[in-house]
Amino acid sequence: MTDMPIDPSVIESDNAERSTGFEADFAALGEQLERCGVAIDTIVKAVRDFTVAVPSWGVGTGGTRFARFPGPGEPRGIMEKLDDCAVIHQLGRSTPSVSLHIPWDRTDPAALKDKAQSLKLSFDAMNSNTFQDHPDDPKQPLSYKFGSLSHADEAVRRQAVEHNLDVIEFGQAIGSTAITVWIGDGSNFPGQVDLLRSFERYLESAKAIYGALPEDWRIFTEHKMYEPAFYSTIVQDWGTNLLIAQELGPKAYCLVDLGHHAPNVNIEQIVSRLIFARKLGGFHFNDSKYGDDDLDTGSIDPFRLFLVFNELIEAGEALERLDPAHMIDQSHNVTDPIESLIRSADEIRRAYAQALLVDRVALREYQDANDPMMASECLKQAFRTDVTSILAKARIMDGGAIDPIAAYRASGYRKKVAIERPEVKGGGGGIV
Ligand SMILES: [Mn+2]
Repeated sequence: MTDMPIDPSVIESDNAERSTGFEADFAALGEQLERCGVAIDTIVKAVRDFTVAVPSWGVGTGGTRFARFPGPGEPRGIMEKLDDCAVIHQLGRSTPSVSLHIPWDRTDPAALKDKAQSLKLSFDAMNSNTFQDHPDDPKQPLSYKFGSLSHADEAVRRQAVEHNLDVIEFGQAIGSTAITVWIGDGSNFPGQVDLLRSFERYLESAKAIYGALPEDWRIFTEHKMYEPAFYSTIVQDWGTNLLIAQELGPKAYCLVDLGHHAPNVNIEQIVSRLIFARKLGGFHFNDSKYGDDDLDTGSIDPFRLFLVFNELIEAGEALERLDPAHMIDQSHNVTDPIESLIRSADEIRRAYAQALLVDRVALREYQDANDPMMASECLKQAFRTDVTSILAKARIMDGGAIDPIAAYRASGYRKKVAIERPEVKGGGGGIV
């Protein structure tokens, strides 16, 4: 007996309809890759092994500063969020773990663990939250309006540190081994805070959290250029973030959120530098046109995503030692969040598969021969390869759907939960 939310017969019949076309595409791609000396099965195997965590906050509809437009059947709490995460994994087979956000997802950890087990899910990095106030939490009576870990008032800093320690304790109870700390601290006006002293205060607080990390845990810090502070942000770029990770010690790593950069910043180069410094902790995947738009991964600039993965593959063994965490961090404002997360996980695997196809021996030769045209073409050739049937093959082999969004729509899941879950007003949008 299974608690899986989608009836397997729905996946089977949808796959049956598509199997002839899929088999033809896969065979053709196999022949195409063979001519380049690539065995398609090795790429399929690598793709099957590549997983990414979904954010619990991503299965609810997000919002902007203007409004939030909730969709039907929104999950009303963490247990229903896990049901939705299980749908995404059952169909896509690439998202076996969930990243939780405390206090939004706080509940009895034993019940949470049981629920996850019944859905064949596990828990990825924990996320603390000191970027908003928690009036219902007796342990957090003080306001974070003017910051948390870098706040001028020592009592607020202590409260924020304690919250992070609580999150670690909660995470230990459900089998997590990492905490991601992103804070909104900063200033809106020149002169509002002392740039040096506030950073020193931040470091002191971060060291207190680091000191309480369990033996097998890692701490990820995430930089962000602006918002909610619009003049200065305490961890504003990867340079500051690297400083922090180096100050804290060997269990501290830098997280790269793809949306947290100025437009046109060379993110893949930042990734390369962090690999060099042995401080790349992982990613928050999303896409961005202007700022921290939190759009679906690969929906705006799939080439940039590919170039990030190209750096990861290029790093080889150095990357294996770092074992970076892969997490999605998005806000779904106008789509069904389940569909957006299915598509995003697929786009991440697509970029990974394409990066695996780069002829690295040839690329190095072109680079060393100062042949920019052929070096560029070498990357573009891999990027232009349509690996859709490889992604489908990986899903089929693990019991997923050839076309997971089509199977999801055929399942009627959203209609069903819309009846079971009456609309609730309000609720956290959750853009981190
Ligand atoms: Mn993020």
